[in-house]
Amino acid sequence: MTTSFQDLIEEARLSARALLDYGESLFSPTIRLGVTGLSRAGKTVFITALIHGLTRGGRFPVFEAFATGRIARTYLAPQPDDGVPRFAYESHLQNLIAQRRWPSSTVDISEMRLVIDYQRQNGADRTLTLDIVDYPGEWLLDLPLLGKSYAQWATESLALSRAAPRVHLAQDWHAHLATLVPEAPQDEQATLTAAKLFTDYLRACRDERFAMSLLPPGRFLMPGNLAHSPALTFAPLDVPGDGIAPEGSLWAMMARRYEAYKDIVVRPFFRDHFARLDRQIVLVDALSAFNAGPEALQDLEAALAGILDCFRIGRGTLLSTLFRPRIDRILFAATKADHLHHASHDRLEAVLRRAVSRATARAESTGAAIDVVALAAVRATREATVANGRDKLPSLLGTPAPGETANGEIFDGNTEVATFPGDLPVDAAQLFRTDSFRGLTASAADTSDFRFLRFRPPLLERDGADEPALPHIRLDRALQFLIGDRLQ
Ligand SMILES: Nc1nc2c(ncn2[C@@H]2O[C@H](COP(=O)(O)OP(=O)(O)O)[C@@H](O)[C@H]2O)c(=O)[nH]1
Ligand SMILES: [Mg+2]
Repeated sequence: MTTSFQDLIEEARLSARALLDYGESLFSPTIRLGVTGLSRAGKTVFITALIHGLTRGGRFPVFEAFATGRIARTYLAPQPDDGVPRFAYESHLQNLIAQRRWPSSTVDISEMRLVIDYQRQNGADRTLTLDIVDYPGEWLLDLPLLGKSYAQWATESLALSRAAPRVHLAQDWHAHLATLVPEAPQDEQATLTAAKLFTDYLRACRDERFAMSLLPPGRFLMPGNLAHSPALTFAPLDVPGDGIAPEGSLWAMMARRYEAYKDIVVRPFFRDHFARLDRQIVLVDALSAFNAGPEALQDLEAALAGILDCFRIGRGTLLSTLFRPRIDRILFAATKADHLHHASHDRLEAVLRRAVSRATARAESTGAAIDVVALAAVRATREATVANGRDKLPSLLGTPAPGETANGEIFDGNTEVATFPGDLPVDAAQLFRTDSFRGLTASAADTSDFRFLRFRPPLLERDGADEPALPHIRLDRALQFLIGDRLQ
């Protein structure tokens, strides 16, 4: 199977696009930064805040080139790929700032080019081009399928679906599966039903009560224009991991469509997008996992291991010496840290660091520098101390989104409230133990240990006609790691 990766990589590197990239990067230094994360992880908000901060004078003390005034100007430029949707920066920003609404959800890839005019530390004037590529993390989690046969994938998916809490959500699908004979003649109706029930199961796992991360194939939950096509109409069968499908059988039909999925969906993504990235930030919504419970956190860890495996693919080929080295920095970022008091920011980082380091130990070395940060691209809360009798409680002030509830109160989206989000434990390892805390998976909302409200974007103080900077947490640290070394 590794040879097929190899072929794919060489194919990608030799593609006209890659050669063009190479030529361009000789001419003007370019970084292609991938921004990924599962749906709702915070990609759109992150990119919008990053562009706004760089082009409109954000407050980035830890981003050295910016803080010391060496960046003369940053501006938007036409993107390099004519076939990829443009990142809708202006409308996302308008939503955030003028409407105080979070940008509407997107499920496709998009791209935006920034040009940074800066002065090197030695005084020379230079330009760095930053291409930002926003793509769903679900697509990334599909890449491991390239190395798996249908039978291997089916065996793994079934094993996963037989563990708690997934097994409860898989009941209908499992019941139907029990009626199927893999060696029986192919049967379109049975396949349609199996695919539907399997998709329902994946969707149930993604629900906020369970917040499972590892749910391939990614397009089953975001089919786009492939909905109802045969490439998305298959499901795992109970077959031996090393078995061979008899010709004309149900099993053979499923296996053929699984291969079609890889050809139509996974390979083109790898070749046209993933293989061209230089740097990567992976956004992780750890708070959703806390809301759901320890099982969700463990599932997240498994997904991170899968993601790290993807970055290992694509290094160390002969041709990589001909072209610029591929992904050499990966940042894992826990988003929405503004839901926690600052005392817990380091703890959130520690939780993610632990999940990533165990995943790194399992994956072979990626050859890339890896770092971890807890951040909020847009900070929607402020901190305050609220007196409660003689106690002083550290709390967060923010405007809960309309419809959010707490202690039986339903918020209208206009009232600012003080909340006590609760603290993360000092010992990150504690959270990964089963039964270490209660989440929505195992209990009702009012008895779970963590419950994070969704807040509206912050109300910004306008200073004259200028657009104010968006408040953030550690966005500058992320920038420093992702591009700081290329601005020296
Ligand atoms: N408070 C807060 N909420 C955020 C932040 N980033 C994202 N969110 C929330 O997460 C949701 C999903 O973010 P979005 O960027 O659309 O995620 P995407 O699907 O990965 O592009 C938003 O609608 C917000 O409710 C942040 O920095 N702070
Ligand atoms: Mg988005």
